[in-house]
Amino acid sequence: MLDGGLKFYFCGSIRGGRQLASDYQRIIEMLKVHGQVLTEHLGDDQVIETKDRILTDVQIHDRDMDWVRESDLVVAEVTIPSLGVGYEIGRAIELGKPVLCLFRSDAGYTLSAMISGSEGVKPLTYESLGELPEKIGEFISERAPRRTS
Ligand code: 6IA
Repeated sequence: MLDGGLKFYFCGSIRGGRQLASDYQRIIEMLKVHGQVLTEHLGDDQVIETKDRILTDVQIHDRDMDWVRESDLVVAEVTIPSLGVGYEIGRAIELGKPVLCLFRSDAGYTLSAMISGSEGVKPLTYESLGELPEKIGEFISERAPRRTS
């Protein structure tokens, strides 16, 4: 299958807490093997601090929603509870986007039933980042839109 042109929207906590920012960076690198990550800045505190501080919250919301619409697949790291990530997942489901939710089992958090119980997402509980490249590949094979060209 051709997956080189895929566009991913990656979601991860910002104001919910940045404890897993380096993991977000690793997951973004895994996604980049398959295509473009529209939200590459999410792994990088410095970019968030400098670039996004000059945008208003309305500009951030509207830009991010444009990217959700543009994306082929949404991958959300949902371990740290984040209102923004939950909101993006809900909007992505309504837009019919395939959504993969990654939840780390050993970090001391409990996943919201509104995510684990949603038919619109594929939930994936993991113990280490090493498991993810294969699981992400499976999700892409199952759910990526097929391109004919
Ligand atoms: O509620 P949260 O802040 O944890 O929401 C995080 C999610 O919302 C992420 O998946 C982002 O896609 C989106 N989001 C929230 N805030 C921003 C942002 N700037 N820049 C880009 N995406 C965002 C906030 C910068 C501020 C801390 C200076």
